[in-house]
Amino acid sequence: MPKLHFKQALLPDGWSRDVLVSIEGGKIARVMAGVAPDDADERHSVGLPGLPNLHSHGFQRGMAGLTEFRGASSDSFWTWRELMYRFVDRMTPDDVEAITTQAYAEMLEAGFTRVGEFHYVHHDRSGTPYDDIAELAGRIAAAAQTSGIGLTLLPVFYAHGGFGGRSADPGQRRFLNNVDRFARLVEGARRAVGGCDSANIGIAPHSLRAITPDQLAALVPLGAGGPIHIHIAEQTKEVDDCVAWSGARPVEWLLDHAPVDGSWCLVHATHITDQESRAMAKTGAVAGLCPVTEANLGDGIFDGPGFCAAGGRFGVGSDCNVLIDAADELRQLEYSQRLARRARNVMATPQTASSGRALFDGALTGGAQALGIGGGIAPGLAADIVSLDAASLLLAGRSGDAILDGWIFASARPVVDCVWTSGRKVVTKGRHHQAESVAAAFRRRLEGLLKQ
Ligand code: NGQ
Ligand code: ZN
Repeated sequence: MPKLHFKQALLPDGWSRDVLVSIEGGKIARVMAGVAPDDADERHSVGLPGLPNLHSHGFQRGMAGLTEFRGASSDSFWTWRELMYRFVDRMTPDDVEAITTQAYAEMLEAGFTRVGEFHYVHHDRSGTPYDDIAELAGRIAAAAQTSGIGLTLLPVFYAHGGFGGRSADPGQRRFLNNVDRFARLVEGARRAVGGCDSANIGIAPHSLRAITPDQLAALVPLGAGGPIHIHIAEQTKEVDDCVAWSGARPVEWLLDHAPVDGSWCLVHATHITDQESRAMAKTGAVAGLCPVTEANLGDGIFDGPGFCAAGGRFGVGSDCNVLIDAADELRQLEYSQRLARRARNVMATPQTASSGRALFDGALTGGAQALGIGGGIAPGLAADIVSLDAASLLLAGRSGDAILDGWIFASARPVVDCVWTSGRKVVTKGRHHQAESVAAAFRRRLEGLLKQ
């Protein structure tokens, strides 16, 4: 495997010039700075660590742009969810695989090298488990394998349609399990990712709306030390319903009733008080922010600077995949803060003045933690690396953090050039190596689905 040489690269302790990266068995074996390239080295201009995408529902890429019209009543997260359930009703395993593969190829082209798949459609269209209970987990694993993206598969436990054990709606029938069957599903998912490079498994109670306290207590041990993700406090209705049920707000309730620590990722956590924010930061759990989705669904704005000032960690996810781009997520995160506070460079810190760098570092560290891996260009870690296009005008005359600021805030056109995951090159000149066949399968599946 040729060594990769970067004129400048972002290493764990900052930007370095003339960086040579050697890769063995999919991992970074050595990183040397200040070395001139030799003829055998593959030469690139700018090297960055690949970003983790900590929260995705791959299949939702298939309905991107199909819910941007006004319904009979006023539209909300909840009316969007109805449309999403209707899409779920129709999908076959082949649909799930083709759509998810396309989503993953786009993630790679956008600079994400690993995905946390919050996987909750488990059963067939009637709600009956497939002969292999982990059939659809296998389709997700196949999508990761075909695309080459690193996978943290998070099988989701879902049992109820609202707080206090309310029964599930018909539209949720493909998601449902009891704890015993879920334990079998997790085992099946573990087998399903066996063939993927560097895949791991966590678990995900869907939300406090979808589980009971007893079920939550029974689930935690099934995670066996891997990541635990949960949707929480995304919508104000969820907060109101939680208070009506328990007297406590969702994050408050969770911190009081579950052993939340650094292996947890609290997805969204949009509606939290300052007190909840400080308490959550103290646990070491990651806030799984999905800024583009949160804007699309009208969720609200997370208090980024308050949480970070309390020592909180965050990462980003593309969630509903209406638009897949690492730079877009980071820009939207910063811009929502600017709009809410009428201020600039809000996520930057006294230590890290560049907004782009503060956002990138935060999402790298928090995202890696949430997916149970290490992140960065350093020996021993998976060789998940992104190079930027030397010909991009955004790189003209720039170095260091200004490159990140340019990529995140000032580029309409993709700046990603090549992408390696576990040492395998999967994107060249911004194009996924299987882009055509993956897109053709996606197109065929969508044409079938939307005709129904
Ligand atoms: C999901 N998505 O599971 O896909 C959810 C909607 C729900 C987001 N929360 C369903 N963004 O939360 O009940
Ligand atoms: Zn989600």
